Amino acid sequence: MARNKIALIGSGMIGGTLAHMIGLKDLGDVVMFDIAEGIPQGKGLDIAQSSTVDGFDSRYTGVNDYAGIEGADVCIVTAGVPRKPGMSRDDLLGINLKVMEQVGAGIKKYAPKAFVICITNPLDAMVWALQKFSGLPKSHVVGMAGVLDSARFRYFLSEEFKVSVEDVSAMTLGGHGDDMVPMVRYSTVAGIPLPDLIKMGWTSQDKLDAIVERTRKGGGEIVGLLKTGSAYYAPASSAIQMAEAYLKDKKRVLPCATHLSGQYGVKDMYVGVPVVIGAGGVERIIELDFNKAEQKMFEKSVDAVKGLCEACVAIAPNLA
Ligand code: A3D
Repeated sequence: MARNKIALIGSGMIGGTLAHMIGLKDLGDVVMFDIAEGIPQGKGLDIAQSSTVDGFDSRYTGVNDYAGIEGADVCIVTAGVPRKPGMSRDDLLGINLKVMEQVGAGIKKYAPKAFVICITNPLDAMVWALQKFSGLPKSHVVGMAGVLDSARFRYFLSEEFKVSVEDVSAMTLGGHGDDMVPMVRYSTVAGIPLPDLIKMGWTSQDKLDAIVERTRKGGGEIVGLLKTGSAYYAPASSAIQMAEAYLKDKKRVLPCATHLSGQYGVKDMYVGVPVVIGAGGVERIIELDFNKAEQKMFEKSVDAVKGLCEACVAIAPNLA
C-alpha cells in the first residue's frame, strides 16, 4: 500500500513543526514547499536525519515548485506572514490573500484530490478564499482554528481545576478572532458542565469569565511574549489532529472553520462549528441549539468574518 503523501505549503515555524510531528507520528511522507529557497530543503534534511534517532521512515523532500506536491493526499497551508506585536490577524489580509491565490492555483493543478487544511490568517477569510481559488470541493477545504482555540480553553480550565487535561473537553466556535465563542455550556470536566462546576464551588463565575477572556486573547498573549511571530507548537498539533482524522477515517468531532450553506443561518462563509471529519473530509456539520446569549455572540463573530470576506472581495472581485 502506498504511503500517504502530505504536502506542507509554507515551511516556516508551523510548517517545520508539522513536518517533525508527521514523522514522529508516522503519518506519511512529507513534501515541504516554500518560496524561500533552501528553507524547505534544509528543514527537510534536518528532520530526515533525526528519523534515524527516533526511528521513523517518513521521507522528506523540500521544493520551491508546486509540481513537487503532485498527488498529495493532504495539504496543510501556512504560507504567508504571521502577526507581530501590535498587529491584529486582520492586518495580514492584503498580503496573505495574494498568497492564497498562488497556493490555490498550485493545489488545483497538482493536488485536486487532497484534503486541504488552511492555517494562514485571518483564518476564516483565507480558507474561504482558498476554497474559491482552488475550486476543490467544500467538504475538502477546512480551516484550523477551533481545535487550537478549544485546546487553549481546555488548558486554562485544567490549570484552574487542577485536573488532567485529558478530562477537560471544551468547544470554541465562531470566527478565529477576539469575538470567538467559547461554549461554556458545552464544556465539561469528565462530563460535568462548567455551570455545574460553579454550583459545586470548583470555581467562580468571575474566574470562568477571566478564562474565557484569556482564551479569546490566547494568540495575542503568545505574540506579545515571542515578539517575532506567533504561536506554532499548538497550532501544528491542532492541524495534525485534523489531518489524522481524515487519513485514518477516525470520524472525529472537531470544531473547524467549515463552509456553511445555510446552517446556523449563514450562507457561503467559513465559520467555526463542530463537524465530523473522516475519509470523506467534512462528513457532517453539527447544528447546535444556541441560547440567546450564545446566538448573540455567534452573530457578532460571524459579522466580523463577513467584514473580512467583503475586504477580500474589494481586493479580488472574482471572489464574489
Ligand atoms: P512563518 O514562520 O513566517 O512561515 C510562513 C512561511 O510562508 C515562510 O517560510 C514564508 O517564506 C512562506 N511564504 C510566504 N509567502 C509565500 C508564498 N507566496 N508561497 C509559499 N510560501 C510562502 O509563519 P508561521 O508558520 O508562524 O505562521 C504561518 C501562518 O499561520 C500565519 O499567517 C499565521 O498568522 C498563521 N497562524 C494561524 C493560527 C490559527 O490558529 C489559525 C495560529 C498561528 C499562526
